[in-house]
Amino acid sequence: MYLKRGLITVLFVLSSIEVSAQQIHVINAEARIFNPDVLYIQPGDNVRFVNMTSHDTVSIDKVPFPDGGEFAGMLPEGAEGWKSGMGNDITLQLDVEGVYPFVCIPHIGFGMVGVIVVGEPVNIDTAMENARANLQGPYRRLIGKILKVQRAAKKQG
Ligand SMILES: [Cu+2]
Repeated sequence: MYLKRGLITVLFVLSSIEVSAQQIHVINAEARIFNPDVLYIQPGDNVRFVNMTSHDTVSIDKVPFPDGGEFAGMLPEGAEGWKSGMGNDITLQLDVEGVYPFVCIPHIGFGMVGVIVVGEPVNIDTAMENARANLQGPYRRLIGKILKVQRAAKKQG
């Protein structure tokens, strides 16, 4: 009985440590870029986009495709993308591991794009293949950011 109660106490303490370890990360819209443009977080962490007046943030799967298709295969399997309204500061919670390429639609031509990496970049090679195959025009700016993540992952082994 005492042992059981002790175990419950330990489990409770562990779960509260996990909650307090959840972090809030900030991506700042500065002029025509996101800073940072590549952000590493842990699953369950929050990402807050700030200073978003005249900007939006849209994960690549939610960007209207020029031919009416979709930019598929660049988010982790089972992950939810996002689409903010114009000018809105938003906070995301990302739970599914992998890379999430995103853009600011009005400033795509300036290269206002980025990648959030949640935990391990498990889908990085798939994301790169699909990016190279499907991204057109200014959207190809994302390839450079994805490459940055891919190189860092390879270096780590
Ligand atoms: Cu913008």
